[in-house]
Amino acid sequence: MRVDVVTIFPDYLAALDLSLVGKARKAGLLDLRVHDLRDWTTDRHRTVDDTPFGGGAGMVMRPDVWGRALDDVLGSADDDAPGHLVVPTPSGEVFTQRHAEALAGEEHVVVACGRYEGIDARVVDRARAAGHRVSEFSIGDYVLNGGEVAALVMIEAFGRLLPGVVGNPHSLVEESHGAAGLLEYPVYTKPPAWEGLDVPDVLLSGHHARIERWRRDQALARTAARRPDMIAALDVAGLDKADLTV
Ligand code: 6GU
Repeated sequence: MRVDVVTIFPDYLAALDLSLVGKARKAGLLDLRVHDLRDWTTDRHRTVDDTPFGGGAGMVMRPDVWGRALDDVLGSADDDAPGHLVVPTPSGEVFTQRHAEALAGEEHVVVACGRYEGIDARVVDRARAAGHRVSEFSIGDYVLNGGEVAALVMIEAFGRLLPGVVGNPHSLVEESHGAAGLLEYPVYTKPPAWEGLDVPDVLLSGHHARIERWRRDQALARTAARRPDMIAALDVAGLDKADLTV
């Protein structure tokens, strides 16, 4: 998979050299390239922004600079692997594990990181008109200074789903926001007693069926307490009789 990130702060993306995503890059599973938007400016001051038409606070990123950058990086919609344009923005659709799964199946993703009050709206309009797929995503209901941290979040979320990146694919199945639609159960390791706190007996019992039942009950109780919206969204057909007694 190829991922291009365009930003005025390329150093923000340095963290993508580390950890799982870094390993995926070194293993050749992820071809990640970070670009400085200012490379597409034409003036001496390398200007990327200007004041908003209609007035108001802050600055808006210029469409001409972004247009040149995307012409180079996104390519043409009828290329072999046309880029899917991802624009992090607090006014986007909320990014979820389902979006991460969809992006992990793409051949080419281009992330356009805006700063200031955002990117001139014609940039996204023009990419769509040219036939590109465009997704505007928010990572949650709070405001960041720019799209870079959101880009890190999204790239880590889909990067770890690329085949071969996570060592044990089974760990992708049970984790929170996986297929079960529940938060993950609590986990414990050695020592079994620590500062007067004991690991639940059932986990030391070796009784596989009881352990499975306990974990599912914990996941259900936790999800009900912390994320009632996820309980409401559960498919009732996927529940068993014991689930309904939690
Ligand atoms: Cl994607 N960008 C910014 N600037 N703020 C955000 C966000 C994105 N998602 C949540 N807050």
